Amino acid sequence: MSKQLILALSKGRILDETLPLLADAGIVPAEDLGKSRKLLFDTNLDAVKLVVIRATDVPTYVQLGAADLGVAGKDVLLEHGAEGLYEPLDLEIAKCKLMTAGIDGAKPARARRRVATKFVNVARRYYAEQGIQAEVIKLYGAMELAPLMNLADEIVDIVDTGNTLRANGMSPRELIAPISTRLVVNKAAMTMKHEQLKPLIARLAQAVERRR
Ligand code: PRT
Ligand code: MG
Repeated sequence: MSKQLILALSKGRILDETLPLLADAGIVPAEDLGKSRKLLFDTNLDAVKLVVIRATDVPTYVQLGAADLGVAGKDVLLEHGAEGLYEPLDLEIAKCKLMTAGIDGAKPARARRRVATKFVNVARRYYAEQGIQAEVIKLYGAMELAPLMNLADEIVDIVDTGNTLRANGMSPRELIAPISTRLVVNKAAMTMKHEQLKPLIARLAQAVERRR
């Protein structure tokens, strides 16, 4: 009997781009994910089940082995840390950039720069590497508001077109990291379930390749 594989998917915008890629790799949910309130789904493959969860929860599920593998943004992975995870494949979807940003022509920041972000670990690491003194403030959304309200001198956030920043009189400053969505695999599962995982990862890699 073959072992079960649980694949954790990030809901939201990553999911929309993940499903066509999975289909190209021969994995199709047994029902329409968007039309269901369920969180655990069968697929066309007996051995593969899907869970659809908050993007920020995917690394936790995979690291602790509740899921064998997962799909998550590199931003989320950088913030969470890579312990217990392999990252065998760049799925090359939901591409964007992690950047610092601030108000156009703003006066110089406080001596200890105030930075608002939901990526507090990434931000602390980045400013430390730059040798910049920073006080990092955790926010859960609408980072663009923080400089406008004088809560922060700068933000660390995801930028794609830059339209959100522009609409708020802000512009991107420094690139922290280019971001795309990655496949992550639990380290123990990579050994214990190698026979099941290897062909699945290979099919996903081929699906990515065909899109280039
Ligand atoms: O809603 P929840 O808190 O559960 O999660 P989430 O809002 O982080 O999820 P979601 O569905 O927005 O997906 C986030 C993931 O998609 C990120 O982890 C990235 O890996 C990836 N991604 C790709 C993006 C973007 N592009 C993106 N443009 N995530 C967010 N944005 C947002 C950004 O935060 C900003 O508000 O879009 C705005 C910027 O876009 P532009 O085009 O105006 O620059
Ligand atoms: Mg969102």
